[in-house]
Amino acid sequence: MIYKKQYGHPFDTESVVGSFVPAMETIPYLTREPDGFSYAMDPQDILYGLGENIRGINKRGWVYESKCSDDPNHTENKSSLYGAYNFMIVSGKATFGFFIDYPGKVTFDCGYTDLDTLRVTVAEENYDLYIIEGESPTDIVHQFRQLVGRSYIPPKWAFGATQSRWSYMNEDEVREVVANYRTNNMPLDAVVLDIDYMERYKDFTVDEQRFPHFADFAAEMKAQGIRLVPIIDAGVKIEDGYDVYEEGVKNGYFCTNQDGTPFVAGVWPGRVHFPDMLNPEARAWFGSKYKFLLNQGIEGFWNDMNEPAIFYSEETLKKTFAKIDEYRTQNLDISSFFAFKNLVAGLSNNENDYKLFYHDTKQGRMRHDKVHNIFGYNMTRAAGEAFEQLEPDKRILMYSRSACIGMHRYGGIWTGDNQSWWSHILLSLHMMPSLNMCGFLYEGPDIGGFGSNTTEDLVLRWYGVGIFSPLLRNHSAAGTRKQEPYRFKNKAAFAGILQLRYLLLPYIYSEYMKAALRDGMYCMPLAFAFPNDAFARQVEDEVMIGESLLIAPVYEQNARGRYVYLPEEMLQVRVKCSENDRMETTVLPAGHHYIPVELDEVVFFVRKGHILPIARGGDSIQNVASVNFADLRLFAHAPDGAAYEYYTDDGETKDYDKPEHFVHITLDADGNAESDCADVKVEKA
Ligand code: MIG
Repeated sequence: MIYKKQYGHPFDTESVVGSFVPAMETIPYLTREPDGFSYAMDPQDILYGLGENIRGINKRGWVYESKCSDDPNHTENKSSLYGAYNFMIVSGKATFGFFIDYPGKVTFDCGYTDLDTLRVTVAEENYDLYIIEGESPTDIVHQFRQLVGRSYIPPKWAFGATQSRWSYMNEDEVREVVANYRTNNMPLDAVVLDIDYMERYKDFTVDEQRFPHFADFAAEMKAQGIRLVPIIDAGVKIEDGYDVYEEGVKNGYFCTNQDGTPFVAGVWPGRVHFPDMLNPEARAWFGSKYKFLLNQGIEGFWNDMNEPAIFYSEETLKKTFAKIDEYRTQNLDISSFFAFKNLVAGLSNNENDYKLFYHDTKQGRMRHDKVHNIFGYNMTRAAGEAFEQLEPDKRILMYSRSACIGMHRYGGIWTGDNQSWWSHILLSLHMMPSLNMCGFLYEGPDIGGFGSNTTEDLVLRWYGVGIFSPLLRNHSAAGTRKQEPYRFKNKAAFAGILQLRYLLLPYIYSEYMKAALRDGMYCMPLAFAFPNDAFARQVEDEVMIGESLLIAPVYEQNARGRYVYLPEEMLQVRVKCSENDRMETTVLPAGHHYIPVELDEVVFFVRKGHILPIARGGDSIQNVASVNFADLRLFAHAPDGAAYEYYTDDGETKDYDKPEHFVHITLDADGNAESDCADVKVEKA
C-alpha cells in the first residue's frame, strides 16, 4: 500500500513512473513539522536506505544530506556524496518506507540531534511524500520499486572484469593492459578510457595522436573480446570551431546566467558550459552526441563530473581575485590569513555556485540549486533515451557518478573517488544493499581504491568483496601506485580470484536479472533474509548476494580470518584462488564461527536448501563470452532437496521476459540434478 501526500507545487522530477497513487489527507506514522516531518524511534528501530552514502547499512546516528557533491574524501564526518537517494525504511516497532520526491536539498537527521528522533527537513515545501506500507522491508522495497520503475539492465559482458586507470594514454598502453591480463590468465572484458583519450578534454572527440584509428582500434579490441568504455564529462569546452560548443550556443542548449547568457564554469577543459539536461530538447541533443562513439564501435560509457562538479565559476573566480588583491596590501593576521587561504581552497565544489545558473525546464525557468539533484540523473537519461532510439534492440553499458532515484532506469553507478583504505572495503560492502533498495542494482566501487597508494593485500581483499558486485572495476587516480592485478607478486591468487568471478557468473547474472525484472534486490542485508533473527538484524559486515549466497569478506589488514555469524546451518565453500580455484565444502551449524581466510582464499556460504549454480572452470575462460552458461555445477547442502529458478539469455538483446529464459533446476536428496531445459546441463558439484 502506497500513500501519497503533495505539499505545495512540486517540480516533476519524473522519478516516479508507477501507477496512480491516491493522495491522502493525513499520512500515517510521521509527524508533520514546520519544514518536514519527524518520527519517534524505539531503541530497536533500524533505518535503511539513502543509497550511496557514508557509514553503515543502518543509517541511525548521523545526519545525511541529499545534495549531490563532488567530494573525494568519503570520511565519516561527511553528510553527502555524489547522489541523492531519498528513500528510507524504518524497521522495528512499526515498519514502513518513505520517499521524498523533491529535486533540491533534503536533510535526514537520523538520530543525530536527538538520539531517538528521525527528523527529515526539505528545503522548500514543494514536494511529494510517499509512504509505503508492507509486510516486511523486502515487500516495501518491492512496492517502492514498482513506483519508480524497472532498474537498468546492462549487457552481459558488463558483468565481466573491467580494468581502468586515469588514464591509459594511448592505444599501446591499452594493448599492454590486455596482453598482461591474457598472459597471466586473468579474464577481462573491458578497458576504460579516462579523460585523456579526448582531444583537450572535449566531449565526443578522440585525440588523434593517441588514438589515431579509433574505430579500427575498438574493432581490434573487440576481436580479442575486449570492449572500450570511454568517459563523458558534463561540461562542454568553450572553444571556437568545436561543434558541440557551437551547436549548443546557437540553439540555446546551455545553462544560463540570470541575464540569459551561457553560464561559465571551470572544469577539466578549462572554461565550459553545462548542457541544460533539464531542457528536453537540449537533453535529446546531448544524447544524440553519443552516436559519434557508438558509430565507432563503442558499446559502453561512464558519465563523470555530473553533480555537476565545478572547480570554479567565472563569477566566484572574479570575486576571489578581487579579494586577493585586497589582501595583497594587508597585514595578514590570524583571521585574515585563514580567510585568504580558504578563498582559493573554497573555490571548488562550492554550493553557492549552484545559485548562479538556470535551467529551461518543462515547468519554466528554474534556478539550479532548486533542481540540483536531478542534473546527473538527466545527463544519464539523455544518453539512455538516445540509446533507445539509436540502438533500440541492443543493451548499452552506462554508469554514472552522480545519480538520483529515477536514474536507476537508465544506468548504474560506480561509487566515485574512494581511497586505498581498508575502511573503504567495508564501506563498499555497506553501499551495495543500500543502493539496491533504491533501485540501483548495477553498481560497484573502484576496487583497490581510487586515491592514495594501494598495497597488494588491499587489492586482493577488495576483490574478495568486489567479485560479488555487478560492476567489477579496478580503477585508480593519476599519480598513485599502479594497481592492475598483474603488477603484484602473487599473480596466481589474482588470476584465481578473477576466474572465480567468472565461475560465479551464471548465478550472479541470474540473480541480477531476476532482481531487475521483478523489482527485487540482488544484494540485501542479512536482516531482510532472516527477519526473525535478532542478531542478523545487527550484522553490518555480511550481506546476502541473491537468494542462496551469504558473503562475509575479510576487510582488515593482516587479518587471517574473521568471525562470521550464520543465522542457520549453511554450506561453507572455501576457494583456494592460487591453486586454480580448488574448492572445499563443509557444513557449518548456525551460530558464530571463527573462519580462517588466507590472503589467497575466498570463503562464502550457501543457504541450506538453496542452490548455487556455477560454471565449469579451466583456463579457457578469458571473458564473459567464453563462459558456458549452459553447463552448470550445483553447490548445495540440501538434505531435503532444493530448487532453483535459473535465468539465462543472450545478454545482448532486450526481450527479457520470454518464458524460455527461466529454467527450473531441481536437486533431490540423493544429489540427482535436473533442469527442465534440454540445453542447460546440471550436475551436483
Ligand atoms: O576530478 O576523469 O571520479 O573516476 O578518474 C577528477 C578523471 C575527474 C573523477 C572520477 C574519476 C576519474 C577522474 N574524474
